[in-house]
Amino acid sequence: MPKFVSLKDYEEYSKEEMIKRSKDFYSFVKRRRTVREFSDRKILLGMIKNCIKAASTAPSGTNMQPWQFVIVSNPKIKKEIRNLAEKEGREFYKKRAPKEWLNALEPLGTNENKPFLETAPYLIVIFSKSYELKDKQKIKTYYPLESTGIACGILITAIHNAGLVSLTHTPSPMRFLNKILKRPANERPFLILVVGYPATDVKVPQISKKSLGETAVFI
Ligand code: IYR
Repeated sequence: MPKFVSLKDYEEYSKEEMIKRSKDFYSFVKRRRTVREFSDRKILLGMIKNCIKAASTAPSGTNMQPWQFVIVSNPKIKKEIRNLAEKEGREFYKKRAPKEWLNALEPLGTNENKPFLETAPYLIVIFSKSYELKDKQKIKTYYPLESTGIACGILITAIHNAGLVSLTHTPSPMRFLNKILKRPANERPFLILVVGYPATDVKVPQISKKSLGETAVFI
């Protein structure tokens, strides 16, 4: 039997306030930039925990919350991740990547070297589960990738809100992360989120976002 309670946390704002809030939020999120060079400055673990808690409020298929966050700060594990990601990276950039993909990456200036995987104080590795394992029973989850993607969007925004920067990193293939991080087979690596302070005088590519006219139609 489902149990329902009142939506007591909903707050209605005045029209003026709504307009201001929507504008302010846009100005705030548009300042977020992905960086690829990190400082090794320490950050408080409590701050990371708060961001993970924020991400964990994401909506998910049948509220199954099919994600697992693994927070890595151990230098030895970061080094292992870097070594294997760079190995995959060399394969990707030197052999596997089609010319078209390399051309699309060109403006971002990425390559197979991933020093940030060791420099940044935290790597948050996010796994997505297509099923839960409870007492060796498989319980199917719904829309695991979509749900995990939404949680990651909130995580990235929470990190930006805390005053830190992040980098979404997806070495391909990523299965090696299960072994290094000792995660079970029902967890599929989804993303590595590199988190920290930006390196001093970090440069970011001069790129822009599509306009509203390009991304949205109003009918
Ligand atoms: N995963 C590789 C290549 C790469 C792919 C995409 I899509 C990017 O937006 C950036 C990089 C790498 O991390 O280098």
